[in-house]
Amino acid sequence: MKIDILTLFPEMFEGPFSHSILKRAREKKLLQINTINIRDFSRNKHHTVDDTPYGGGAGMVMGPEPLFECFDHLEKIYGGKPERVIMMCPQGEPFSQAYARELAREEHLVIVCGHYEGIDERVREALVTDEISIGDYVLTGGELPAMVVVDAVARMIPGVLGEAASAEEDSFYHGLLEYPHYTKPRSYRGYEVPEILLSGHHENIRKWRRRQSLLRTLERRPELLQEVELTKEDKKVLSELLNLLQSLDLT
Ligand code: 4GN
Repeated sequence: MKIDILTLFPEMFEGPFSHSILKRAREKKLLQINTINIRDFSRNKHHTVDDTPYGGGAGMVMGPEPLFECFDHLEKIYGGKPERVIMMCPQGEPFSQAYARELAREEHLVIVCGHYEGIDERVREALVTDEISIGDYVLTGGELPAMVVVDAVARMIPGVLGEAASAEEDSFYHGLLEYPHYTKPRSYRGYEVPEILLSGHHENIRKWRRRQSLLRTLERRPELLQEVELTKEDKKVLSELLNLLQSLDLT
């Protein structure tokens, strides 16, 4: 996958994509990340990219010209319009694991990172296909959200995670929260690893983990259970819990 990131601060991207799994993905050429400095496409004397808003008000707005010219440049390189152009903004579609999985199937993504009070609406109108928000809060720029999206998408690309660490075991992949993990030592400062994980009984371990996932989801994010496809076994776990609760005198 190739990702072009349009930003006023390309240096911000040097760190996060140069370590660990994303570093290896780039080395293996599974992921190619290219930053483009929007300022390089400003044609005015001082290379400015923003101006005061029409209609008045505080702050500055990123003008359309450098961004449209950036896209002319991309069109020339690729010999056509990019299929997927993402803009990071608080009013966008909420980002999710499902969204990341969908984007991971694309060959090419363009991500536009805004700054200041906003970007001229005509950029959105003419150039953007997907507006994405990583959560209900406002940041000073679209760079950090873009990094979040790139990371989540990259790890869904086949081959990026090692065979051992598969994305299919994650929280959210199957719509449930993750079960708890343990490693050595088996006893530490009085905290013990659950006995069942030491038993070597794979079927019991699988059942225990699934149960933990279900109970955690029920406790912390009950709304997720509405969306997930529950197995017969899951329903049994939950109905037994319900029976237990109903047998208690809760008045
Ligand atoms: C995205 C962008 C938050 C998000 C952003 C988000 C930059 N803040 N929740 N800030 O995904 C006005 C122009 C604010 C760019 C934008």
